[in-house]
Amino acid sequence: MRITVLAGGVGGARFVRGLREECARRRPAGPGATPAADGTPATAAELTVVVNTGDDLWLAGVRLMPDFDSLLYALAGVNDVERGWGRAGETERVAAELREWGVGWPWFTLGDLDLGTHLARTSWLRDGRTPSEVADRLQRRWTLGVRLLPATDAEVDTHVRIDPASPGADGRDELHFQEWWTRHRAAIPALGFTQHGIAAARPAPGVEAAIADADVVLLAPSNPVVSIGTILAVPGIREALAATAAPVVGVSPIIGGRVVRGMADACLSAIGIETDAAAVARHYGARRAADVDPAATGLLDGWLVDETDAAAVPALEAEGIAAASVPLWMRDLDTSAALAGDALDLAERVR
Ligand code: GDP
Ligand code: FO1
Ligand code: CA
Repeated sequence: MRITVLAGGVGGARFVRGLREECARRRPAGPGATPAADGTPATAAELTVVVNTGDDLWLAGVRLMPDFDSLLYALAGVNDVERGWGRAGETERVAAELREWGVGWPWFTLGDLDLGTHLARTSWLRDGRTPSEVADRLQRRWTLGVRLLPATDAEVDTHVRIDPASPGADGRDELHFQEWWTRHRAAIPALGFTQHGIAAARPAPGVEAAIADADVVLLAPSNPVVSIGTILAVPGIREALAATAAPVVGVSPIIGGRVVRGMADACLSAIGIETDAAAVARHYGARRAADVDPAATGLLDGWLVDETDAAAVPALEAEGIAAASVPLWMRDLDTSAALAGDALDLAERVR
């Protein structure tokens, strides 16, 4: 069974770890298969993750791919669980030196171990390798039991459009996503999100095939705007989702009208979407509507909402999105695995 997931960083990593665990329980690999680096038994399922690259940036001379690294570290079991990003047991000696030199952003910490990753990545990029070739080399260090594919090899970092008169804008009408998110905690009202040059971007090698050849496609409970939305903005990916024979099932990142972690509500309101599980489903749209209306560009066959949002299920079903209400909180590996199992079950129902 081939399962392809579209995902951002922290929400994506929690979900994919759960999926890998659930697949190991439902479809264990044969004897002799290598367990993942963190001890998770191997699965016979083929798991591929298409990773958001919009958060990527150049800083202090190195290339960062935060969502990719969040997935890489979490699946290898070397992530900082408390913070949600970076390495466990991290030190910050180099970051302190960079601050003294006035290099980089003083409010953005490059940990020592994490910098090792950025230096390796940048070195390979400077040797002429593509981001997806570099991603391949980075993930070969550990047995992940999952293949991570950057959505695109094009450098199309997300920028946030703002009013130059806003406090903190310093007269600028645009900030790199990381400055807006990390320095300003998404507090400067966003007017919209832009990836310069994305119209010319292509899906990275393997991405379209991973969607076309999948038995199931899942949208992780990731930020619908700057994680999933940016993946979908790469020309060709939305088309691949529309064309795949696999059921496409999404998991709501919104529970009871609230983002459970982070500031995704600031992203949703910027593009005029309510912070609400059903509103996000309608934003993605029903895929079956395309049978009736060829101009429909919806993506979803199925959508999982939390038990507290069960009232939204009948209306979504009536609009052509098979829906179910299940516990959506990913508190630990077991709850994440149960959620992934519910997504696979809904995919079976709509197949
Ligand atoms: P980021 O790239 O690190 O921001 O992470 P993602 O884009 O992958 O995911 C961020 C989203 O995950 C947030 O908008 C949260 O709403 C969502 N999220 C985080 N924890 C949970 C959880 O336990 N359950 C659900 N359903 N969503 C979650
Ligand atoms: N987030 C922070 O809030 N502060 C930081 O100093 C910070 C550093 C950092 C370094 C590498 C990396 O891969 C991620 C890092 N993040 C940091 C997280 C990141 O900025 C965002 O949370 C994500 O890009 C949003 O998904
Ligand atoms: Ca992200």
